[in-house]
Amino acid sequence: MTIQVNTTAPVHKPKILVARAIFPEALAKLEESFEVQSNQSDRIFSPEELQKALLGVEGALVAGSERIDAATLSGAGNLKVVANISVGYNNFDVPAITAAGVMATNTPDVLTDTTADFGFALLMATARRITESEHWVRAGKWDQWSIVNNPLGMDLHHSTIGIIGMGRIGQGIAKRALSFGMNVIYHNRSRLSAEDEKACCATYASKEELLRTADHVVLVLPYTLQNHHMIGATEIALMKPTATLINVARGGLIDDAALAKALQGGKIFAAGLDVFEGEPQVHPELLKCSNIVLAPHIASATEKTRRAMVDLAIQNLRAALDGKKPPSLINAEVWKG
Ligand code: 8YV
Repeated sequence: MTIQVNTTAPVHKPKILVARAIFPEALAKLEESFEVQSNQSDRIFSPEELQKALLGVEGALVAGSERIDAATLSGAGNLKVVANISVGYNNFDVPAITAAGVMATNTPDVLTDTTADFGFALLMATARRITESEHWVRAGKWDQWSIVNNPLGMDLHHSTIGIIGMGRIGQGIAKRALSFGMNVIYHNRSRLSAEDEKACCATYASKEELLRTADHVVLVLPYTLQNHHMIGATEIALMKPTATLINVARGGLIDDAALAKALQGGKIFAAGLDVFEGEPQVHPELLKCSNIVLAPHIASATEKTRRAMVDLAIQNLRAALDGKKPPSLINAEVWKG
């Protein structure tokens, strides 16, 4: 008589949290290796809900909408990694995450070109008043066409672009600007190497000089408490009345109330914003402005790039839970490999 012995011991599947909806195939793949608690309904957790959801999990995939700090981490004793589906990580209190011995990761590189494309698209739409023109057509105003009565814009070609924040995405925007014959100036915490400046044909300027001379000012820098409202009424007053201001970085860099006032008072020509203070809320005074292009934080939003961001975040999470160093570890001091 042959006795069938089931030699397959129950496999331990680490518990993970997927805090926002992700692509179904990616979720299915995760479910093969992990006990997944997912939030495919995509309702953003309150801080208290997030804190509860983190109890007992070993890894968490989160996005910019999830603030990870000492309070949300309290009780999350099993947590080894928080993997952000985002390159910016101002939603992370990194010292608190590090103090908890948790690895923090983000998704650099995979979104650089897509975000730079969008930064340029937003700049073009703003300078050439594309959304305003569309409203003009939809409102049946085309019969008012005249040489002087169209929505008249500002040129990009052969103008000066001032990029504040000259990391990977800023340099990507600079390279795009070169093909428009634009003069590129930039401001950054630290100057680029001579080689990188040459590759972008970019000239370093102080923030004040950049604001005074640029025809188009583009913000592409990370948000920190130190640069909160780095563009307010005083800085806008330095800008040319014909200038545009573009933000594809983070809400909070611009004082939105001051910007609305400046746009309404014609202090600058126009603004293009992909990010807002307190988003998804938009300052009501900004909504009243016609000389603004508004987008709902979509700079990285192409199918290919969002998939690549999710894949990289999963790669980071898997590596951490397999005892390997995640490819984009933010707080290297936690790594004990
Ligand atoms: C994300 C972003 O869409 O990567 C970033 O820093 O701002 C965007 O690509 C957003 O943060 C969602 O997590």
